[in-house]
Amino acid sequence: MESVNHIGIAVKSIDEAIQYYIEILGLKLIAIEEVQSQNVRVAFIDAGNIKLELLEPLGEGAVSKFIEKRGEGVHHIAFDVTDIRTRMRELSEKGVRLLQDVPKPGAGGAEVAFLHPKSSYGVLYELCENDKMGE
Ligand code: CMX
Repeated sequence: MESVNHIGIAVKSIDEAIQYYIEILGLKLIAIEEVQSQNVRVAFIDAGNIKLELLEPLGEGAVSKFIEKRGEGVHHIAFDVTDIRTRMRELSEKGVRLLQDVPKPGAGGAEVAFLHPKSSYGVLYELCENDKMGE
């Protein structure tokens, strides 16, 4: 893993939660985008050395289930990687449980893949290649 690209935070409503991040914490909105492959709307926020990604469910899916079971809050941590397919193969060979065989399109034109929290000590990790968000 090279560096942390962003921290994903599940929220019920981006329109509501964004006020807190912008007006109260004084952070800057980078962009809002829909990620069809994940059935979510996301808002990327510039937090200096890292981005925060607010995730709002657009319907049934991983984020709506997460909020139902655990409430709003930290959902995943995303690492920058190069050559995501090779990284996925290496992790899989080391016994890490991946949530898909091939990368999916993510926000900012990135390719993404997820590691199951059950093989990552309770944390959902994302691998993220070629993220152009905010550039
Ligand atoms: N972080 C940590 N643990 C999590 C988790 C998360 N985000 N989501 C689920 N879990 C845990 C649950 O608490 C549960 O644990 P217990 O069995 O101990 O209760 C276990 O994982 C299974 O969870 P579940 O609620 O039954 O949900 P599923 O197994 O149906 O799905 C997961 C879990 C991780 C496979 C699914 O959320 C997934 O495929 N995630 C990857 C894709 C994703 O999250 N996309 C969102 C958008 C991302 C983006 O665009 O950036």
